[in-house]
Amino acid sequence: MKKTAFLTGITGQDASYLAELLLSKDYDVHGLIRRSSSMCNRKWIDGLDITLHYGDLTDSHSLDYLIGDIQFDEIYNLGSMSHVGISFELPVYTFQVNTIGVLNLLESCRKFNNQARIYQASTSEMLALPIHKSVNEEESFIVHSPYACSKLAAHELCKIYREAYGLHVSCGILFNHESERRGDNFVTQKIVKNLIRMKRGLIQSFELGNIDAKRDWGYAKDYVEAMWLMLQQEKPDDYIIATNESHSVREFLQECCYQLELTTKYIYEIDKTEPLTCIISDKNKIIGHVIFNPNNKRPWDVQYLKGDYSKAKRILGWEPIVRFKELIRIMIEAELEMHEK
Ligand code: GDR
Repeated sequence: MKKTAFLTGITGQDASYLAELLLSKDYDVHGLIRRSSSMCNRKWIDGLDITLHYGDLTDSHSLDYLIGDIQFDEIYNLGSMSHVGISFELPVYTFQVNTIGVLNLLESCRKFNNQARIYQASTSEMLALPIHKSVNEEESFIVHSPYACSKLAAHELCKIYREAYGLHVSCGILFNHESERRGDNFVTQKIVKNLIRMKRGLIQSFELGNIDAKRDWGYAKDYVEAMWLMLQQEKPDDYIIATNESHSVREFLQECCYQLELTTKYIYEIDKTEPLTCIISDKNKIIGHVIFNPNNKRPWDVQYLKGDYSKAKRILGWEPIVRFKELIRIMIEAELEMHEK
């Protein structure tokens, strides 16, 4: 018998890679898709042999119906309001999807399929520590955004359903994970796409916010492998998935410029440590500039993230393959290829 898997957030970066991985392992893959007036957000799953079901995490009936009807072996909850900055503007919606949505899913499983193995996408944003260090699963959680708070509540709910009802729920505390499929409004993709457009003369400037924030950036394709491994364990548990390296947004911008053979010159106001702009040149010719606009900063940001993945290595046998520079190379190559086409 083929195993069946159900993925929420099926149009997103992570679910598209996970769907491919599960298909390669001969799973029968089902995805939850929200009705939308636009069909263009399906490009990563177009052509995959998966069954799509209309539904919504905030609509408990759609989940009850599906989870009761098809007794999925594995359920991966990858659907969320995933933009930390936007969660300050949409806090209630963020909680409806990221917290109540998870509760709806857990309740459906408790009532209609308590044998399913469940993966919940938790996040490094729950680890906004004031000190800069590599963190493991023993660390206490601290949150700085409605997004992180909604994810922490969901994380705690998963633990409650694991302990109280014996559900097989594992939470992956994933640090930032990027790829050529990353949405355009996340900082890595924003930098890659805009620098390439600038190099091609299509734009003269773009804006960024907090460039001193440091993140632990891995490759999404590596990270979905860890999700699958978590659900193959007899005992459900929580795992940090990261690279144990931390780089600032400014380093990301610098490395992209370096790989694209562009040079940078930062301009500062007198007595200020944060730059105003960065002038970008191609073969000594100025082609544009990056504006560091304080209006793009979040009301409260996480300054430093670095994850110790040794538990995942020990128990799951998982390790990241792609590191910082290689990740940038992959994203740049994909974008250049897209421009060629
Ligand atoms: P993050 O990713 O918030 O870490 O959450 P994002 O790429 O949005 O921001 C990373 C850092 O870059 C700074 N930054 C900017 N961010 C964006 N989006 N746009 C900008 O112009 C910009 N300029 C600077 C941000 O302030 C931040 O410090 C991601 C998401 O995928 C979450 O869903 C996930 O849970 C975590 O990663 C792990």
